[in-house]
Amino acid sequence: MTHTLAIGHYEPEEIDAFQSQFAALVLPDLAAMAALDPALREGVRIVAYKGHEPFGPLQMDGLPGLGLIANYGVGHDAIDGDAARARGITITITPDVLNEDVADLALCMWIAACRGVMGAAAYLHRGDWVAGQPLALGTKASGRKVGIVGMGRIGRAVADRLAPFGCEIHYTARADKGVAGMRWHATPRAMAQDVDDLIVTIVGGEQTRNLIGHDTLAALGPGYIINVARGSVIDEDALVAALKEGRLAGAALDVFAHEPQANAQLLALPNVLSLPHIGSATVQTRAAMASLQRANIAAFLAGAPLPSPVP
Ligand code: 8YV
Repeated sequence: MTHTLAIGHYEPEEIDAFQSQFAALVLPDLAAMAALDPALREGVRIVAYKGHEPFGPLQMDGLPGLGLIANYGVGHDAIDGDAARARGITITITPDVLNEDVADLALCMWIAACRGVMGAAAYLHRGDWVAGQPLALGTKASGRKVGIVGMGRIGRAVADRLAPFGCEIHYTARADKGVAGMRWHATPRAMAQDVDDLIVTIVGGEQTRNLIGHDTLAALGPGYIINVARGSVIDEDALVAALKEGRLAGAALDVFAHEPQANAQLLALPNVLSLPHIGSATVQTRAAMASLQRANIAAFLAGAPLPSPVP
């Protein structure tokens, strides 16, 4: 009997592992559950979820025997935690294994934004170099004052990478963590006026929706904003306005509010580097995430302590 559904776009080797380890049924998305036989749905105890579509009461009620949602990813904002708790469903995530990749990408995007890497590549490809056209100078990245929005595990990995660049590092968190060499601010708005750039690493969800809006962007002035967290954290309309009006120098975004749709206005702006949510997208890290997701499922089935439940 099928007790595990693997929902999402998995790699072939991940599908093999789900099938051989748990005899799982693989579905491309949550909507595909509607076509399942009701008797099969009733037998499902575990969902291995990989996706960003909302997984809420409606989907949970369709699986009355569900006990575990093993999420592929550290961010679990797509899964309704209150609805899961009310139904006795446990949620596990894949933290830590992706910290380095996400922080590496944040630094890559920050330097690319400061130095105008995308624009310079386009200049060369257009033939402007050979034609002797002028190319605007970039901004020196080393030594800038950078504010990290959210000093969790990924924020810390970003800070560790910024330090060797001689940056003055600021951060926001609920409370001052007393981190040596870094200055704490209670809000992004307060931090923005003291830094050149912002790097957003904070968790998504209702509590951080539009956390960065007109006020923070106005306080930041002509710097860069980098987002490797969730698109929902930044008010995209406010961001478009600040960029169009030249109040902000540029943005580098790995995440958007309505993925997989990227905001068309942001995509059209020359000073925005847009990526399709690739923070954890390396062979090594995705393998580690998949392995941790399966370790959570195996522990659940064995009645053993779960390696990484939602704290
Ligand atoms: C996604 C992520 O999980 O871990 C997270 O929170 O956003 C990513 O690693 C990945 O894109 C799979 O959906």
